[in-house]
Amino acid sequence: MKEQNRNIGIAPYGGSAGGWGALKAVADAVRRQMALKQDAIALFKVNQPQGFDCPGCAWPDPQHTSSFEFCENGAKAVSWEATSKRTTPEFFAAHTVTELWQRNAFELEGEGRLTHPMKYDAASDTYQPIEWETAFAEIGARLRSYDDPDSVEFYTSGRASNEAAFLWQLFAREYGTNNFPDCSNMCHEPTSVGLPESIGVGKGTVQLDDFDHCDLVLCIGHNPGTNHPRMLATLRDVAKRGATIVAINPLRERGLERFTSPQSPIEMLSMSSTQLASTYYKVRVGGDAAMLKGVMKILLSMHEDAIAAGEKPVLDEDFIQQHTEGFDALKEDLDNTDWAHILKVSGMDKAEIQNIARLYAAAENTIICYGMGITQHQYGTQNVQQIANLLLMRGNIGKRGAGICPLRGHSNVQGDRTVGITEIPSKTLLDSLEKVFGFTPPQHHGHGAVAAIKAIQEGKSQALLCLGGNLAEAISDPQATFAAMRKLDLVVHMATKLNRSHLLMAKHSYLFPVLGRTEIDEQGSGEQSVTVEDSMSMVHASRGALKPVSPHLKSEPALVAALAKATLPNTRVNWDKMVNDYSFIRDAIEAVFPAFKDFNRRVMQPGGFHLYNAAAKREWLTPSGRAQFKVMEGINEDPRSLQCHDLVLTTLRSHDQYNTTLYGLNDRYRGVSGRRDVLFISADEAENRQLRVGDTVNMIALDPQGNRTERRMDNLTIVVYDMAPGSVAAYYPEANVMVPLDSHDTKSGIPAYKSIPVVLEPTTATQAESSGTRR
Ligand SMILES: Nc1nc2c(c(=O)[nH]1)N[C@H]1C(S)=C(S)[C@@H](COP(=O)(O)OP(=O)(O)OC[C@H]3O[C@@H](n4cnc5c(=O)[nH]c(N)nc54)[C@H](O)[C@@H]3O)O[C@H]1N2
Ligand SMILES: Nc1nc2c(c(=O)[nH]1)N[C@H]1C(S)=C(S)[C@@H](COP(=O)(O)OP(=O)(O)OC[C@H]3O[C@@H](n4cnc5c(=O)[nH]c(N)nc54)[C@H](O)[C@@H]3O)O[C@H]1N2
Ligand SMILES: [Mo]
Repeated sequence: MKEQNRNIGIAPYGGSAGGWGALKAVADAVRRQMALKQDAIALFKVNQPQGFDCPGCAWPDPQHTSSFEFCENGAKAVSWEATSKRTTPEFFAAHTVTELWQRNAFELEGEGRLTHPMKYDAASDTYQPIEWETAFAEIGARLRSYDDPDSVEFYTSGRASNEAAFLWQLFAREYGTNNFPDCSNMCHEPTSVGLPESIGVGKGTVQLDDFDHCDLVLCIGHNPGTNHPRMLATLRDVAKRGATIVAINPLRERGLERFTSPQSPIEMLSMSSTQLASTYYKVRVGGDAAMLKGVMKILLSMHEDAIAAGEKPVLDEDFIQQHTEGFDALKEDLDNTDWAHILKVSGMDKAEIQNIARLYAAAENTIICYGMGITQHQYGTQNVQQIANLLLMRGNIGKRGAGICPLRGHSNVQGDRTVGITEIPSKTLLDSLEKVFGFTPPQHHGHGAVAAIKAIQEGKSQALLCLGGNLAEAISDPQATFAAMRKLDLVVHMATKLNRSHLLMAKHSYLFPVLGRTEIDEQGSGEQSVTVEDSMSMVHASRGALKPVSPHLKSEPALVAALAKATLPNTRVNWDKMVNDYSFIRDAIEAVFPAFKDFNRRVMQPGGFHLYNAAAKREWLTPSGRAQFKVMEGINEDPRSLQCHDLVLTTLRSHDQYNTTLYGLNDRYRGVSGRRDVLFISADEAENRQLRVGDTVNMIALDPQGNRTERRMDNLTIVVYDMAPGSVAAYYPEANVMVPLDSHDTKSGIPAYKSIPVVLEPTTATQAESSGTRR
């Protein structure tokens, strides 16, 4: 760790998260992207009662925001959208698609906001401007020409507002399909699938003020300093109150350790910080189920000892008795799980696991937060359910200061699901749509993200319509996906900026520019607000403040409605009325989903309103009416195997990116600057392989049996990092080439982006020579 070499952009970072470094990064982002001083003022409207919702993440805002609530990465997200740079028709005329393909993600989006509707012209290999009405008529005719509505895929990325997403699912279902691949399929699908089985609701049960009453927060597999920076203020309050925070993560992440609040003049001026996690455990990549089972095993034995000694029981027996089912089966599974196996797979000491169990047993109220480190595995759903088991053992769901807290990704990914973006719709949803709108929606299930890509590969799907996002680059196995997408008949992208998915040309390809959240959305009845739902089920309004970057932009609801009208001549939906005034969209949402009762009134209250969460009230919407302890067979991807791979790769986000959007090439808190072609590895693992900081290696993916595959990344530069044994890490999306499409959770279908068995080998002399110029 002491080795460092600034010339190669690798040097350990000594500061806290936040602080002056964060303020400087905000200033840099604003300076690089925003020309007008006025635009920078937009930042001050982020997350204000009359302002727009920050597109950065889904962490909730304190109810009565007095000072402005923004963070470094929120500021980057806003300035990236409110940039003064433009990708105009002249730009497209000057660059062929083949030429643009050679550019990297940073360069593509770096050109700025899309300004005009475009259509691909194969003869000149360029995108050419097209009139909106012509484009709609062409697309409508094409969609009507297909025999099977299930050969069309309707993709949604999680920035879409409730209003846009509701119209999107309405269009697709009236057209005749439930094909809704969405970013959630790559993100929190294990939560959406696993938690309903466990507690009857596929969402988190905590609200922000539960953090004021908890004694313990376990942070498993998420990196708030980068991905949910406003959460650091909440964790700081928790720590200052004297409650305990424990982090469980293969990498030591600065954002979980120390935070200097830019909102605290004392911390800023004295250059001090607040310690967040008091205890940090480095679990092996993919070792969480083993760790969780270990903790539960110890709890059981502590409980038995306490009972034998006539002391206070460790488990909440009354709760288990009254509210749950399946405890005996869980106990049997834990009894049969062997310690040697647990320690090997988790990579932790027994003393560490014991300590987690003791802290948990001592805490009256516990919240468990988790992110992609838990979900993106072949057993992601079961990982989530083991977390629910642990909470249920001590009655930590449905009481103040306790509960489960999945950290959602995109700012409205949870809301999109709530308003009907799902390939597995319930009968209630379909019946309700039929009753309100008078058409019969398709009853059979549709495609999620992996199934959609497979259908495209197999030629079963011929059209892909994307409401935002960058599906081709976000999904596993880009090589195969790219080739498949080029065989499509029709693609339609609705986007703010150019990305690689837009350069995969189908026979007929359209690229449409949309309004972002920061912009004023003017419709017939005046300026419109949209609504979003955060990670804690708070629904609130968002209203843009800036002049749109071009007069040709359409809002997402208007665009979706126009496509629907052009496609469905006999539509039963009054699209014009809803687009003219979005409050009619909200009325329709309320008519379909009773939880949105009195939607238009309640959403205008400062801070919005909370959607009812049955599990948080100990009302269990499971078939038996009880919460379920769910048994996971084994503790790693192959339940029969006692083996685990020597080295497992996880893929993660740098501090300078938003998913496939790269703001820059730095990863400040992990000490990497100016490059992304790196591999993080622990000092021990490096030493075993005689590797030093700055050396280059090739990484080859293994199949589940441990055989080498064709998948590889060459010339990665070694970063020796404080992290778990048996684990390496590289950046997403570059590392997606290592993940086969078939490697996914069988229950939820989420790609196993965070558990890829690999081997390393030294780069050849020729490769090493060329590495100096590579990024
Ligand atoms: N600035 C910024 N904000 C974002 C995003 C962004 O890209 N940039 N993306 C948004 C989206 S869509 C999402 S889903 C969230 C993502 O937020 P996170 O869930 O924080 O995302 P990741 O960076 O993928 O990985 C999280 C952490 O998991 C750890 N990890 C990796 N493998 C394992 C494992 O096997 N076990 C455990 N316990 N931990 C593991 C990694 O070390 C890392 O610290 O953030 C959202 N917010
Ligand atoms: N290896 C690996 N792969 C992963 C992950 C991982 O951790 N590791 N994480 C997964 C996760 S959690 C997610 S959520 C997915 C992300 O998958 P996506 O949501 O599909 O990807 P993004 O990169 O967020 O999409 C970026 C694009 O969205 C468009 N955009 C931005 N704002 C707007 C807007 O307001 N409206 C519209 N219409 N378009 C807009 C821009 O054109 C931009 O280029 O990736 C997944 N892939
Ligand atoms: Mo996500």
